[in-house]
Amino acid sequence: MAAGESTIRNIAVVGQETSGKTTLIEALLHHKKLINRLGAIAEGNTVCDFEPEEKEQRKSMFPAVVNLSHGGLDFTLVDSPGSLDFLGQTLPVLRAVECAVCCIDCASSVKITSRRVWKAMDAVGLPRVIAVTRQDAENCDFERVVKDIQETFGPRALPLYYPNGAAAAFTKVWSVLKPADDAPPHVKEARETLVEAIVEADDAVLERYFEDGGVSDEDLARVFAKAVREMKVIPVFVVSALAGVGLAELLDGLAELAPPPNALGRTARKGEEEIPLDAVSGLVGQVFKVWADDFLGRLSYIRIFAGEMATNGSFTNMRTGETDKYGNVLVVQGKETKSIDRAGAGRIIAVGRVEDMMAGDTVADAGAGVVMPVTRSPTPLVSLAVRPKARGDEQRLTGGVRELACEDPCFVWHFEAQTKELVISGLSDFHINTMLKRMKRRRKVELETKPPRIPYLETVTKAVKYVEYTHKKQTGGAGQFARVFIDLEPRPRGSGYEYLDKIFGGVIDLSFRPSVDKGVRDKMAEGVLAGYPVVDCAVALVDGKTHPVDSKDIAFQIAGREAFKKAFAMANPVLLEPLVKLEVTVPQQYMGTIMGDMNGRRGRILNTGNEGNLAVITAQVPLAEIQNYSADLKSITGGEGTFEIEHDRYEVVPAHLQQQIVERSKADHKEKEEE
Ligand SMILES: Nc1nc2c(ncn2[C@@H]2O[C@H](COP(=O)(O)OP(=O)(O)OP(=O)(O)O)[C@@H](O)[C@H]2O)c(=O)[nH]1
Ligand SMILES: [Mg+2]
Repeated sequence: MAAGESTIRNIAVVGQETSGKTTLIEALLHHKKLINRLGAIAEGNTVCDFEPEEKEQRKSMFPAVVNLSHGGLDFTLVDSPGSLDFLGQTLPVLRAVECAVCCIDCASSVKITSRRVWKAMDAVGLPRVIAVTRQDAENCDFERVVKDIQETFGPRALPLYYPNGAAAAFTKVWSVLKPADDAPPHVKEARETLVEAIVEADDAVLERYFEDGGVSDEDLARVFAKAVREMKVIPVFVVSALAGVGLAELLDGLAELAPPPNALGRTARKGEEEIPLDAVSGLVGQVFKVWADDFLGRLSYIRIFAGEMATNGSFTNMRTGETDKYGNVLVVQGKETKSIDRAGAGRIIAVGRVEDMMAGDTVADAGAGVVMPVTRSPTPLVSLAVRPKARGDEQRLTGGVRELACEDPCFVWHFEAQTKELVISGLSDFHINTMLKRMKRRRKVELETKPPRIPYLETVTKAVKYVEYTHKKQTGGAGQFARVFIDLEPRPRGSGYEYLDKIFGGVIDLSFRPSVDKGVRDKMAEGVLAGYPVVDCAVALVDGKTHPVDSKDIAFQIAGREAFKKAFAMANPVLLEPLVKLEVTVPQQYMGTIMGDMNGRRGRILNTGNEGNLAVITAQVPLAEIQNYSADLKSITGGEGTFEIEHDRYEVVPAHLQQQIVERSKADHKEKEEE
């Protein structure tokens, strides 16, 4: 380590689900004697999986932070969920660290979830190493896993260690760089390939290597760290957390290879400018996790990039513009926290009780105006309409939903004006249900959920002319009178509504003509066919009649409404449905099944392609047909598929389906009225 260089090493532990990330961290803490007993996932007593939902499901759902010292360095390890359901939690972690250990368990080899997080690490340029885990388990085959890793991630992934055996016979690792005399031939042979890949990262050393056929240990160590930092080599370690094998070598390797906090040349944005972080004088930090702790209130986990944070300080959240005070600066160890006086650039800490923070937020000195880049979260794909079981719990529900949305960038909510429902969306049924369970536990609110109504729209397809409606009320009190004639015609998709006043002379008083427009707009918002908003049409007021005493604003509003309703029914009304662009990524063998399945969903295939040995299928599909797609894809591919959707356009619903939707809506309406 160069003099004056930071001793901090921030390292994320990432990779596919059940690859043993949480257990590996547990084993590392145990190896360093920071815990007396090795916690187990099955017993729900690990340092990192401490939330009740994590214990119940036996999987990580939120990032967790631990600190340990090794080789004179201060490691901060961040455990991350492997499941794609919680990808929104893992992505912000990748921006808080300088290195990742990507875990791939030797029994299942490379799964799609590891590929997904790998892509995300590529996008942020995060140096990484691979740990092949669970080498003590049955069915492990290190050579095959390395082959799969190289096929998927390229030949720069090279073993730095080999196991001495599989399953119960795995008792130690063979070093490739410093092979023991009794190391088997394949280990000794692997050295040359690895050394050549390393020295390629430095021209001068490479030249010397080919001239003299050698490289000094010092040069090799220095260039190795450079090669890892520049991602020219991705060393592969092999471990067993349960048997405690390979742990010391992994820690030593990370101490040598993980880049220090300022090594990645990160920049912040100030206005239009990109500025290097070391050119910033004050505080710049970025939130990567927000968590509502039962006792401590809300905790925000922050990576400090520049400047420092001290007890009872304040910062500005660049997203909201709010300046917030925080109390203690906390060092985190799993569920535990400890106050420290101050923390400087490079550290990962937490602060309590700061409202309205989300992962990705930049915090900085007031007026600094700098913003750190963020990774776009995956689009929430699965939605549910929720309401409280008990009347009067509405506020608790919205409060709870808001809290969850702060904790998870992929849990979003909105009030759907078209359908008048509180709709929450997440990455999968499992994701949404877990988050709702969390709310139920914390807020004690019982919920009812149902699939949200599809936000259909209504419109017309034919022009109708001179449609008349007369509103007349002469019983009791002041009378009401208004007669209107309107033309109604369709407009191009997406062009909205237009009102034209075509009255010549004074058959309708100038002051009442806007009333007709208002009546029409009100009816359009309510919908005519099935209760969905009407769009894309033009209404012209062409004729009418006024009564000298009984004509008034309200009368013309009613006449406008009713005339519109009548004209709408005559103008071949249709429902429009939202279509989405769906991109599905699956192993090649599922391509045919996915395409056949798309046809059954009224989908149109737009494109097919390959990404390594994965197939990528793009299709246009009605939203109504993919409401359960997350679960369906899981069952088609056994969890080996991912998909993304984005809204594409609205199109006319086929006539036979329109009939069903209209009838369903009438039934819903009746049910609501009876309640
Ligand atoms: N045999 C064996 N089993 C292990 C080892 N490490 C973890 N496991 C088991 O693998 C399962 C998953 O371990 P976790 O540590 O929860 O894996 P994870 O990668 O954190 O999983 P997610 O949090 O869901 O992404 C648990 O049942 C562990 O007991 C190991 O070294 N050997
Ligand atoms: Mg875990």
